[in-house]
Amino acid sequence: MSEQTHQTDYDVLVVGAGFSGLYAVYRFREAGLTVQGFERAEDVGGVWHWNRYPGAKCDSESIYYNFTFSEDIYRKWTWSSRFASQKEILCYLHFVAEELDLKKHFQFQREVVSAFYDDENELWKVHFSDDVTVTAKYFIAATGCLSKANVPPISGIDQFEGEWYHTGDWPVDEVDFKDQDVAVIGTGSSGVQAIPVIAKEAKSLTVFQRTPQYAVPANNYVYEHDYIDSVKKDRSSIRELMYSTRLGMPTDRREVSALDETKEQREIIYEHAWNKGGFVFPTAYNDLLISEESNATAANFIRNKIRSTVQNEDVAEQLCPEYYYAAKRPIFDSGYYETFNQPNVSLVDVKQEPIEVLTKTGIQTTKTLYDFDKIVFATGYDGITGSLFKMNIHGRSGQSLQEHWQNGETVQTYLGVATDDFPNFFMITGPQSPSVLMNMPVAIEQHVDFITDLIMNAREKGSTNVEVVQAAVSNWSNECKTIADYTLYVKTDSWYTGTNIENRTSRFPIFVAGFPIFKQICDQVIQNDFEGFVMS
Ligand code: N01
Repeated sequence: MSEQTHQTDYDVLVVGAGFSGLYAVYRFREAGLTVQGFERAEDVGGVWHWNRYPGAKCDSESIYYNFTFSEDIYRKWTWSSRFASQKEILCYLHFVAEELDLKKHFQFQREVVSAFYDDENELWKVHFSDDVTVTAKYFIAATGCLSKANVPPISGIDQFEGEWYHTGDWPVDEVDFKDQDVAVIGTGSSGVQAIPVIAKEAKSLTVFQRTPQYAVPANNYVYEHDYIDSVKKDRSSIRELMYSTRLGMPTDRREVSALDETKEQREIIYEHAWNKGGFVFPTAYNDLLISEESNATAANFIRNKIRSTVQNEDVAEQLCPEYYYAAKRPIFDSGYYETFNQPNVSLVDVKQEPIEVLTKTGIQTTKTLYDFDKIVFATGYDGITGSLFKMNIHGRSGQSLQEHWQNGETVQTYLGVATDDFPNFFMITGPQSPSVLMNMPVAIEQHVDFITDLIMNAREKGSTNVEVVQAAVSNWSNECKTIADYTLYVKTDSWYTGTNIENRTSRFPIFVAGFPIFKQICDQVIQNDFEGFVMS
């Protein structure tokens, strides 16, 4: 038993039972710490537990969208197709939890309502919705970057007498759209995946679009047995490849500027990438997110594809986006634009015709009252900081994280792992790490390994408190901003910048220089005896 349990209930308290919570609990347990996980849902899965909406799939390739730390686990699991469905990924996470015997370390249906750092006793007091308080030395947010669903503040939601759902908070029981008049609000990754599937079933589907989106085919296919067998035998090279590529998975990124090739050459490249599907398209050239001119070549190509796919010219024009391609999260579809050729599908542009209110029977815009049986909010998340703020975490000075970061407008961390004034509080894939710009399981493994090493290093030195120094936080934050300012990300409204949330000023709390550089920096920090951290 740990020497610290006389002071606290546990050494480590982990919130979340998705990819990051599972791996964190595993690593802390293996390191000999007492660890307890808490999860709001009734079982493991994290976002893959909640995102059960029709058509939900991953768009990282399956053989890379998994843990690679264990040869045994990598070999035992068999993916069915290039892009796995939500159901399959959830099964995978249950499989991992059972293989590693992790479920016994979690308490489910336990939601954190607040957490306070007790400076005098140097411990965290974490309060749950059932009025129970748990103490721990280290408090770990494994809460994911996209866990706080954003239901826009449209008045009248309570009046609506039909049923409404959010894609990120989908019920466990199947939702039946057969013979129903359905609305989908929102056309991000979730909406674009759900719309073609719902359209097949519903009597009518009306899509409420605020910003048209660039969607590139996913091109999913079933894996062949021989391929999967060879991949399983090669776990260590797959892992090496994932750890050495910018996105944490190979994408065939071409190290060529779009402007260094002729229009004809670009057409061939884009057509090839379009047919290959997935992340091959946004990585077709290396400057699509830096040069406005290069970006326009990709954007034009996709707009032409939309125009040649959607039969009604007015609808096609309404579906054509104008923002910088891939500066919002790239979207991969399976028949999204084709769906608008179906007679039961219509499009409402909410910039032309804003939604005013939900009524008893449906949606009232400035022009029309539309009646619906079911409304699907595919309106995304309060990303990156939402799930952290929701826990109402208070640091040494008593200030909440939300106040500390001015409601998310001045997010400041060191390596996305920690922030000043919050000792022994660590975030997995937190703000200002590469997180959402890469393949998450790789980012998670690296971040959890880093945090485990940090804690164990401190304990070896006899220190129980690990805190990041303010200078390290401000230097890292400045560095992240300087790099991001070179890109088109900061010139585009998105959930990356937080501007999808009403009244939030733009920020960009992500490290954009890619995973290998980030890992190299973290490794250097470790080599330099965890410089930037104070162990007391
Ligand atoms: O959310 P989003 P998402 N009235 O924020 C619109 C991951 N993910 O759940 O663009 C009307 O992208 C909003 O409009 P606008 C992935 O990282 C992965 O789809 O803000 N519309 C937008 O169209 C992804 O990026 C996978 O103008 C409103 C939509 O709702 C992230 O999750 C699958 C509105 C929200 O799009 C989030 O995707 C699914 C309002 N008041 C998700 N408010 C895969 O792996 C918002 N919108 C494939």
